[in-house]
Amino acid sequence: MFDQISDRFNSLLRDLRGLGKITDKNIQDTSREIRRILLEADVNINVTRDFVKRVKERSIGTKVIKSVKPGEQFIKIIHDELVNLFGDQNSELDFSNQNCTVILLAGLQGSGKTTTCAKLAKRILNQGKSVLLVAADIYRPGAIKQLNVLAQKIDVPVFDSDTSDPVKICADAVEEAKESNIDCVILDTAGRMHVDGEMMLEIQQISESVSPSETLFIADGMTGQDAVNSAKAFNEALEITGIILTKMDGDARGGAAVSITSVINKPVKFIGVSEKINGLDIFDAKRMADRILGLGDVVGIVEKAEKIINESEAKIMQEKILKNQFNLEDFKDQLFQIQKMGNINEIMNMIPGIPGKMKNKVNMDERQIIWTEAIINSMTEKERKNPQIINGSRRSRIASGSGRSVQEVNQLLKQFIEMQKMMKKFGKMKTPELGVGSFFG
Ligand SMILES: Nc1nc2c(ncn2[C@@H]2O[C@H](COP(=O)(O)OP(=O)(O)OP(=O)(O)O)[C@@H](O)[C@H]2O)c(=O)[nH]1
Ligand SMILES: [Mg+2]
Repeated sequence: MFDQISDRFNSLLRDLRGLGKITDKNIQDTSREIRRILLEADVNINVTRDFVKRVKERSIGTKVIKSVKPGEQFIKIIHDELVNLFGDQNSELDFSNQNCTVILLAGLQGSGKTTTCAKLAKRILNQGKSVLLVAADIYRPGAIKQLNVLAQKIDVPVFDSDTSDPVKICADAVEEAKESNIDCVILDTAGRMHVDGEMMLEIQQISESVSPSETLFIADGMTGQDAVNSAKAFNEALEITGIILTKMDGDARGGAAVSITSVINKPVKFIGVSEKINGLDIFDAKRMADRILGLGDVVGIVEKAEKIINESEAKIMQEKILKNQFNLEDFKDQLFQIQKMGNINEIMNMIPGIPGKMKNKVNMDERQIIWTEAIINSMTEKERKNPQIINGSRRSRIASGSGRSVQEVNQLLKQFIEMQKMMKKFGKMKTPELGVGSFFG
């Protein structure tokens, strides 16, 4: 599912991760690449245009938060917009109707309505609710039989009717369900090759007579842009409450199907992932975006960092680095911020795409931060501000005060002085992208 789009986004993201800065040039380049990826995946042209526009606007407007790499922020914007594209709305079925929940399925011929009826019934059954299936497709020979066969497999009743009027069949079925206290009725309607007036009229009449809680548009994930047009037509005729994308297990590009959400502004509630009865997954926009972008939980990390790192503090820190005033006191503050984000190894592992070599380097003992803090705490304020004055006897005092060895104190000071040197260099280059990470890296 979405393999092509995912591969392409993955290589784009690899390039973005290395970005030192978000510039007009790389915003342009990235936008162009995103546009290409989406169009090649058959995403609707208007949907693509809006998507790219939003990414562009947000990137331009983004203030760079120093402790998060600019590339990661860029990725977060793309991720957010993908979630937006998939419709970040509640995908639960609406069972708030106390009486009897009616679910109406609509869609073109062969889109997967009948199969989805059975899949939904099974899911609802598993939630401890009773279900009645209704075959309102009186046109295609074998359609009623098909539903009966599926229903038998999951042991769910199918409404039995002697009329051949689909509107009456549905109305009678709902009536009977209410009388017998059945929790949920699922209506399987007839599909046509193309949107046609007669079919629309019939399904409108059904809808009016039963007032469904949910009217789900079933879209074949394998189809192209035509699915977008038929979705529009159905949405104009009916009060669509959600979308189910079927056959997402195929190797379809999937772009057209995901465009439907944006075009009719309704959420995807489920996706069909196999022909089998249990082949129906709840659709989670965020998870799908993660999957397409091949992200671990970068988004979570950026969100964490955004919460913790206060812009003004970051600015003060940046100025200190620029003026070469960054001392052990500031270093301790940064350590504290890292700790607030949680386990550092876990965080490193949450970041996909970090070369193993770097991961090993950063793979440090969580306790190391605590020990480092203990060492810094055992220094006097004067020592923290001017580590140069820390001579041999001061080192032994700090070591015994912190319960660490003199070697560790030496190591810390050596590394800190090296870091200061590096910061000095970077300060001169006016690119203060250094954080405490470089100390351990
Ligand atoms: N692989 C796969 N096949 C599916 C999925 N959903 C449905 N199908 C298949 O698609 C074909 C059509 O499904 P139906 O459920 O009969 O479609 P329909 O919308 O009821 O068709 P009509 O009643 O003719 O309008 C069947 O062969 C199903 O097995 C899915 O999620 N994955
Ligand atoms: Mg059918």
